[in-house]
Amino acid sequence: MTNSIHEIRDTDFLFVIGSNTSEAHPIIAMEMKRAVHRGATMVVADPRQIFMTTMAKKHLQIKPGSDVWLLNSMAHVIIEEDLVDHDFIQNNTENFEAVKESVKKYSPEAAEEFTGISPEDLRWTARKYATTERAGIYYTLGITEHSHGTDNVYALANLVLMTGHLGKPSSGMNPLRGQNNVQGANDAGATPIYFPGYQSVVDDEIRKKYEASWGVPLPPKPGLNLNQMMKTLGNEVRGMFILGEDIVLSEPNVSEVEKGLNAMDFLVIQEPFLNETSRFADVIFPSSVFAEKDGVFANSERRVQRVRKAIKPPGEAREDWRILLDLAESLGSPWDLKDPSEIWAEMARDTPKFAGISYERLEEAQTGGFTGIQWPCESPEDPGTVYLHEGGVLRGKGLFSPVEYRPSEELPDEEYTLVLSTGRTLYHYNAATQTRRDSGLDEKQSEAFIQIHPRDARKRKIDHNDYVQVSTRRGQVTCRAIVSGQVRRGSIWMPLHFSEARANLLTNDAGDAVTQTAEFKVCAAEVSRVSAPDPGETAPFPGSYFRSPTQH
Ligand SMILES: Nc1nc2c(c(=O)[nH]1)N[C@H]1C(S)=C(S)[C@@H](COP(=O)(O)OP(=O)(O)OC[C@H]3O[C@@H](n4cnc5c(=O)[nH]c(N)nc54)[C@H](O)[C@@H]3O)O[C@H]1N2
Ligand SMILES: Nc1nc2c(c(=O)[nH]1)N[C@H]1C(S)=C(S)[C@@H](COP(=O)(O)OP(=O)(O)OC[C@H]3O[C@@H](n4cnc5c(=O)[nH]c(N)nc54)[C@H](O)[C@@H]3O)O[C@H]1N2
Ligand SMILES: [Mo]
Repeated sequence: MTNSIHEIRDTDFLFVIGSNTSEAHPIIAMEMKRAVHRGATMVVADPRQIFMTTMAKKHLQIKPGSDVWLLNSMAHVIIEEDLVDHDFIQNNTENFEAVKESVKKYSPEAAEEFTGISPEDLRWTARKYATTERAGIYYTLGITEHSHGTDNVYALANLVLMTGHLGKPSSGMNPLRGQNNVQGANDAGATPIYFPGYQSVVDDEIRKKYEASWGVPLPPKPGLNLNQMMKTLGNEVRGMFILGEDIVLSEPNVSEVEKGLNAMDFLVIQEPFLNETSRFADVIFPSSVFAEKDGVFANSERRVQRVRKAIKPPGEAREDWRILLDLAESLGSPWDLKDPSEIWAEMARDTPKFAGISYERLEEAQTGGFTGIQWPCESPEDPGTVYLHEGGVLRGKGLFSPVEYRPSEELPDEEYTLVLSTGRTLYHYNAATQTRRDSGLDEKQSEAFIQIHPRDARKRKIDHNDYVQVSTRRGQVTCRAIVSGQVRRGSIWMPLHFSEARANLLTNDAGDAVTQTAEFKVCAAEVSRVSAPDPGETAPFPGSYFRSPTQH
């Protein structure tokens, strides 16, 4: 996030797009509710009715995959009506003319056919966003999990830059991060393109710095990203070490992933639980969960916070860092690190953005009135950064990037007439390795389901709670049908959490042109009513999960 969570309450216009905030980010949703109760205006752009749409002044019930049309058209209106911030554009940005030219054809009237949003609602939203001083954008996977996810993000950034909603409180461009400490994992360099602190692996100077610091030669090229790895499992990628991911639940077009796993030479898993992927593992290192270890987490607003060990890991389970240190030692590299504070100090030493953050400071320090320090924090005297780009865009000049609408990779046709979108619910967490072990949560939501519009259901003689088969070109699953006006006509929606009806047997593994993030939010599907399944068939772990013994 460019801005901070506590600033949301003082925002006057909130544009929430592709984020089921109350289910996926309840704390942030609480701040949004606070703002609305204070009198702020919220617009939610989402193909589904969700709790946030009940609080919104307007719900733009967008057709899945058409966000570039909506956002370019908002830019069109803002430019046409001269609501841009001329000074900000002049002083802080470059390439505005290219965007100005490219959005000319994206009129609200033309947008309606693609987005399903009326020109009046679109114009109203654009005007309100541009003319409200404290206006913030909040987005999540409805924006990014598309083959054109990067285009969506550029289109949003163009709106932020042309209205100058950057570098001040309660505004900005705010992607809400997903997993606990996924921000911290990225910060620490768990990506194929960056060393810690977003320092490029292809920059010779930076690479030399790390070669000297780590005492090993480093490859001058980026590594494979997740989607590339999944597509080369068993071929170029012959061995893998997975820490804390359940890929046979969470990766798209997962029957191909399973084939790849079966063809691999060696798989190691480091996990606090036996998850579905552990069925393919040659070795499992039992690790621990958050409450069983010391360390730091970084949250969505770049806040680094101390986490303290509350209980001991059970049995033979150990902290992740201890396992990794032992592994390094057995590979002939004894690292002289005694506890997590030394690990942090080593990382911060080479990382300007975190250089001022230490465990000692984290005991006391606060940024923005809350415990922990928000990076960038470059020296021990630096109080940290509540919002980014104050007094000038960090890059130097904010770069406008024109984008053109590209349809999703797989659209409905005569055989598969519906659009399938997938996501999460309040009660379960991603692969549900943890939440389905909890009886209270399981009681709240124990079964896989799809949401289908009443008219689409009626056409297929499907009643509420019937069992249905959902199929795509890649696979099929059986689950309950929830007949509900929450989804658009022509769209169905299902959660990814359930191992007995894995959404990812259905999803498309087409990746974003830049990041390769998979198109989890749009593929073509069909639904038909089936009789209640034989309990044997819905056993949680179908046979295909097992690695064939001959391949060991
Ligand atoms: N309870 C719970 N909380 C979680 C998680 C969990 O599993 N359970 N997971 C965490 C993780 S890892 C993440 S990344 C976040 C994700 O948080 P979110 O991104 O909020 O979660 P999603 O359910 O993927 O859905 C995003 C929203 O995008 C909408 N959407 C789908 N397609 C489109 C589209 O084409 N355009 C637009 N504008 N909207 C669209 C969906 O209808 C949905 O409401 O949640 C985190 N929080
Ligand atoms: N169809 C569809 N698929 C999706 C998505 C979608 O919207 N739709 N969303 C995608 C997104 S955004 C995400 S983030 C992924 C999530 O997918 P995954 O990362 O695969 O799922 P998680 O449940 O978050 O976590 C995986 C594992 O981490 C383990 N774990 C928990 N704590 C620790 C720890 O401290 N140490 C170690 N070593 N392990 C730990 C858990 O036991 C669990 O087995 O799913 C993606 N897949
Ligand atoms: Mo995520």
